[in-house]
Amino acid sequence: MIEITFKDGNQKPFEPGITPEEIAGSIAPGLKKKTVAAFVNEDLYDLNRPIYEDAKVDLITKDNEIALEVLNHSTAHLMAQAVKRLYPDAKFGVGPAIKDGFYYDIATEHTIKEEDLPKIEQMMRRIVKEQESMTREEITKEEALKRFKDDPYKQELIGDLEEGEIISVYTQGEFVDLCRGGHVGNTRHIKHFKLLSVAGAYWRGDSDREMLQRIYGTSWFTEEELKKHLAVLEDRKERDHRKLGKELKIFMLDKKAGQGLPIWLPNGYTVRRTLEDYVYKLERKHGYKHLSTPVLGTKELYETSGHFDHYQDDMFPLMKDGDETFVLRPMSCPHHMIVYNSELRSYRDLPLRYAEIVIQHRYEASGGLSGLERVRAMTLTDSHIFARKDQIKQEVLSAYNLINKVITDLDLEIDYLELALRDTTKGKFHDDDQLWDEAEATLKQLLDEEKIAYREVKGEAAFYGPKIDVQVRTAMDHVITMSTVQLDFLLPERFDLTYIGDDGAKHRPVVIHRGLISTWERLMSILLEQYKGAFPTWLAPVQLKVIPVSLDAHQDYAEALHETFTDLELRSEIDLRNEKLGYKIREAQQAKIPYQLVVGDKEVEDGSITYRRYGEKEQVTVSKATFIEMVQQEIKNKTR
Ligand code: TSB
Ligand code: ZN
Repeated sequence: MIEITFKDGNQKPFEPGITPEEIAGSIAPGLKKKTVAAFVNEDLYDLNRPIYEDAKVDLITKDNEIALEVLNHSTAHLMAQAVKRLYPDAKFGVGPAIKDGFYYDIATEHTIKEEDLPKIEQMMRRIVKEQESMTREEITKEEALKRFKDDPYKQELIGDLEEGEIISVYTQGEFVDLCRGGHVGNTRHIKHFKLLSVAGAYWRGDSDREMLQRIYGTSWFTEEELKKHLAVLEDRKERDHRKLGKELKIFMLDKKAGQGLPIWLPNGYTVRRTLEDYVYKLERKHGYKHLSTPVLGTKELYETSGHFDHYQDDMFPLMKDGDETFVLRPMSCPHHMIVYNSELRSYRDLPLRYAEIVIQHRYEASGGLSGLERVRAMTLTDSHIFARKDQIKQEVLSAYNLINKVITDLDLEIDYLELALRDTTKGKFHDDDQLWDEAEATLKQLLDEEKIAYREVKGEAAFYGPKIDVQVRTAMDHVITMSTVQLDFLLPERFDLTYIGDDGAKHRPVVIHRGLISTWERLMSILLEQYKGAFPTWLAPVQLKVIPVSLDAHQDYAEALHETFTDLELRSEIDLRNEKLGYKIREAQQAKIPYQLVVGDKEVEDGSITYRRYGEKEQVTVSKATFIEMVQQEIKNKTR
């Protein structure tokens, strides 16, 4: 007999060769139903993997996060088996579980299309009915190489394993796969799944190697959970800013214009200008001074700042002409340092807050580019605050408060704050330990004193100093950095920044880099997804659409209304096309315009307005003055 010890310390003897499934069943039939796999002495065991020695066993039930991973991983195998039956030439790369799903990379002559997915699903269902046991076997590397001699991908994976390492393979029916394990033991446990999409994926993520076909899928323990997840995916698809950006004519990307170099279309530009006015006014009110500096600088400027040494990977190649070499700037800080140094500064001048809507370029890896979320040409709501050391806390906090105000005004939500620190084992940071220690301790202390919660992350600092990054979760479930406050003791040294103190002596200021609300590009991607394309009235590219019922009878009044709105700087459009009323209304609806005003006999007669709010069913009739007051209030208060 062997002794099994449970998490609560209880012990029970079993016959050697007992499986987690049998152990669960011996405790209670209900538990057997709920158990998916087990940790045996910390190793993930399949539901049907025999245990031969005394062990600590921790059963993994369906409510455990790992259970879903095990299920999805098992479903990947099931899918591979089905694919192999349908396309016998298929060879397999990797097939892991991912968040809420799985994928498998496949090489076959057959081009797998979306239309093929139901067929593969059907074959998977058949294998589920066959109740194939997923049986583990441990073999040597030599044996593994022999077994997978026809599969170059598995050969390569096996080749990478250490000599002497135990290699496990899993057999289900006629299908054998190389795998570390953690399975549900039998295909009959896999019931509620769906294949979602196919995409190309380079073997081992290397663009120099061949392209495999990757099928994505998702698998759940109940039909209800599956349905719920599919609804989430559907909603995400509709919110995808790349789709909405195209439909609403916000921006475009064009290969010929250059990847990652977005073009703002009139609608998008209007939103951007509105945001720009808003930020400009807000910053003025909070003591920022605006300036404008060029996108090119000399190489010497970026050598002085340290970008040349620490940030070159993210920079476009240098531009050389004769003796001169230029940098297409990835950041504006060096220019702002030059501005600071252009005058003698006294302690009374500080803090000095320079703000700029900065055009900058970063040579992001092409694989990482994604719509407007990650681009190569971007416009940052930037600021560099020059302060005395005794002003750091005050300045960081007021920057943080302003960030919070903007995030609230835009109806966004902070997911968490990240305190990004240096990783001493990595070379991309400047190497003055003393400056790092002081800057990191200052930020940490400040957050702790203010009881602001944060997560510390090593290795994510800027090369010049630690940062507080404001992380938001997008509707697509990406966590990305929106705003940032960064404490920099390095650039003041590099540029020899000074101010005259009240003691008459020279002192070094610090620099606080602040990104208020990210770049217009990233912000737009987030807003589109958050609002599902329906901008609040203050931001909407077109706020009002005036639609006369008949051109003969109602055009004059419609035009008068449109003119009144335009004079009040409301973004109004009038639809005088010779189209059916229903068609015009539908189009305004699709453009997600906040207010549709249909002008007919009644409106002309009593000079009233009948409007319908986007997303609402009923029409409302009010006086002109009431309507205007309502819309203006809404814009002023940034409500919807
Ligand atoms: C805040 N020098 C500082 C500045 O003074 C700076 O550039 N910081 S940064 O590198 O962190 O970038 C600022 C912000 O730009 C980031 O927080 C992020 O929101 C946004 N950003 C960075 N890279 C991209 C990109 N490739 N596409 C879109 N937005 C980006
Ligand atoms: Zn900066």
